[in-house]
This record gives sequence, C-alpha cells and structure tokens, in this order.
Amino acid sequence: MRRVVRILGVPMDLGQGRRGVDMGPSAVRYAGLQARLEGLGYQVEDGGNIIVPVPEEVRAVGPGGMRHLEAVAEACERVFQAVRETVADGRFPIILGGDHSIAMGTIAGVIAAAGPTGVLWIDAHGDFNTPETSPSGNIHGMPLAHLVGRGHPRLIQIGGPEPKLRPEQIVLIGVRSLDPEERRAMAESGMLVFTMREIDELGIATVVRQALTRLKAWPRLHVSLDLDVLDPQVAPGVGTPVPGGLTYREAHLMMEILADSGRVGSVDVVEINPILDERNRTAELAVELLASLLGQQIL
Ligand code: B3U
Ligand code: MN
Ligand code: MN
Repeated sequence: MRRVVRILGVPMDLGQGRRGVDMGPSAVRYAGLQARLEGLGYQVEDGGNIIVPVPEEVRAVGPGGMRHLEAVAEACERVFQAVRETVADGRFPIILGGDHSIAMGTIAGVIAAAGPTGVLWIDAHGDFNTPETSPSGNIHGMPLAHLVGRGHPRLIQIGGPEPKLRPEQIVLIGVRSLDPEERRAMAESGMLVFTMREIDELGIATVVRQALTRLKAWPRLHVSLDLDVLDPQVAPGVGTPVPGGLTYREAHLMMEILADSGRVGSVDVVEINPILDERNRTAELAVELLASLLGQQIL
C-alpha cells in the first residue's frame, strides 16, 4: 500500500518579532516538495494553509508581555484540529511553518489522534522559556515549555487541559543558544539534551542512535525540525541564525538514520524566512532533508 503524505501550511509569524517566516510554506512548496515526494513513490495531498491573522490585525502584546498571545493560541487550536484529522485519516502530516509556536498545535494534534509519541526537537534553541523567563516575549521561544505544562494556561490548554508531553519523551538535538533561566529549567527538567558539544564529541550518528534508544518506549516519533539548527552558512534564511550549527552532511545523516528507524510518523519544518534567504536555498534544503527523512537513499 502506498503511504499518503498530507502537506499543511501554517503561515504564522505572530510568535516572534521579525517579519517573513509566514512565507515559509510558499517557499517550501515553490522548492518542489510535492514532486520530490511523489518521486519517492508517495501519494501527496496538499491540505492548503491554516488561517493565521497578520500582525497588523491583532493586538500586539498580551498578558505578561507575551506577543500576540490570543491570536497564536487560536491559530494553534486550528493547527491542532487539522493535524489530528490528518493523523486520524492515516496520513503522514508534514507541517510547514511559520514560526515554532505552531508545534504546540501540531504535537497536541498528533497525540490526540495517535496516542503517546516521542518527540525529537531539533533546534539551535531550547524553546523552553516561560512568559516569566522569556527575554523577548516571543512565543516561538516557549512552545516546548508549554507542551510539558509550564507557562501560560491559555497555551498549555491548546488541544485539551492536560500537559501533552512528559520530559522523558523528549530529546533535543543541536542546542547552542539558551537564556539563563531557560538553561536552569532545562537542566532540571529530565529531558535529554544533545548540545552542539555532544554532536562534536560523539558524532551525529551516535547522537541520533542514542536519542532513538532513549525514546524506545515510544514506537511512534514526531520530528520538530527548526531550520536554525543548521549552520547559517548552509541555511541563511531563518529568523534567528546562530553560528556553529549542523553541517549539510550531519543534517542529512540525521534524517537518514531517523528514516531507517521506521518510527517517524509526522514532522514540522519551521522558522524558514524567505526574506532573509538567498535564492530560496534554505527552502530547497528543507525539501532535501524531508526527502531523506521520508526514505530517499543514495544507493
Ligand atoms: N531564547 C530566545 C531566542 C529564541 C528562541 N527561539 C528562537 N529564538 N528562534 C527567546 O526569545 O526566547
Ligand atoms: Mn525553535
Ligand atoms: Mn530555533
């Protein structure tokens, strides 16, 4: 039976300050995602975009200095519904952001339809701030905290009242930029974190295999891929670039090992900013990485 992929776009740029990540879904479609996956033998449906307001039409700052709180929460509820439906229909969802705040909706949706799921959070940042510890008020720096039940109730309750994840079911890979309070909370959380240092010392293959072993109690995995995990030299088109990231080859090898595991059931691709990109190369890289994650092989 052919596996069916459904693409969902979330043109969200309310979770951060810089404009442009709302164009991510267009850029990745333009880079040929659908044709690439069809070439791998998948049937591909495009579910279109989730409706997200533009910053000009919503209130800028919510309670506790959180930028666009209510509008982000409402959009994430719509993402939750769409992803839940996609997984319930037996489709493999590829969710194109938008900023990383959308993962509060995507992961809640996957879990509502498929049950407990391990999460690989692949990111230069921890995204583990709460409204109290955030230096920016930007919600894209907070989704992982809210998924484990820390932060503002409006966001914790997206897709239902309970926390969606326990720290033991999360592994972070590629981290190299944390705020002081965020760092403390992360160290105490019980999540397994592979910083760039561990990747340099152990090699990406060992890191990914250890991550898969750590998550062995969860046969189904969700990959939340923030393109800023890559080095800005290979992925310049992201909202918040941080030097010292993954190479092109490390990122592909990671996707290939995850594909071999046969356990990945859904993926987010977030934080692509076409305004800052060079001739769409970051979106093209995203398409290549998705092809590797979905089983493309060299030989
Ligand atoms: N930790 C900072 C910066 C940041 C987090 N995620 C991204 N940037 N992409 C913050 O604002 O919370
Ligand atoms: Mn992120
Ligand atoms: Mn990031």
